[in-house]
Amino acid sequence: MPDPSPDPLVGLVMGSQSDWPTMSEAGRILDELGVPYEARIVSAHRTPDRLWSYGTEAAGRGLRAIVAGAGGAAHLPGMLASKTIVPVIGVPIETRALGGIDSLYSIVQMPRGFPVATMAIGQAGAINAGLMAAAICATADPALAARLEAWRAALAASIPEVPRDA
Ligand code: RP5
Repeated sequence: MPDPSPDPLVGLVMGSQSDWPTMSEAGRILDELGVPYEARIVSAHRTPDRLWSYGTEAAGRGLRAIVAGAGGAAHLPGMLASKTIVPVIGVPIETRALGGIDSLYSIVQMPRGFPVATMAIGQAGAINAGLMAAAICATADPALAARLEAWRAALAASIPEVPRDA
């Protein structure tokens, strides 16, 4: 787990410890971009009171975005979105039984009025969630916006133009 940041801008929340290997990818991106965040286990089914408090207090605590990952009956992102206007970015965790399609459908099919910005299943989704959260924070932070632009430029520069034999 990362060192706690005194003033996190992003909340990384997940339904279980077993989600951390995926969700830590979002944390790695936020570390690279210098965005302070906190990581918490908050389960819609196992710790509903914790979910309620987290959602209720998120805006007042200064969080600008929440990255919420869950697998299977993945109600965490949607329930958080029902309790806060802080933007919620959902990460469908890959599951053994159904490959994460269950998580994806649980997160993406929100009723109108309570959006969750749903990412791809698994690691790519977690990485993009970190980038999306950073982009949200960057709208009010020009220095962060510059770091995000540089991060993208470095990625583009790392992609070879010509394929080579393996
Ligand atoms: C969900 O159930 C969690 O988000 C996790 O992806 C899944 C399995 O949890 P564990 O049984 O591994 O704790 O609530």
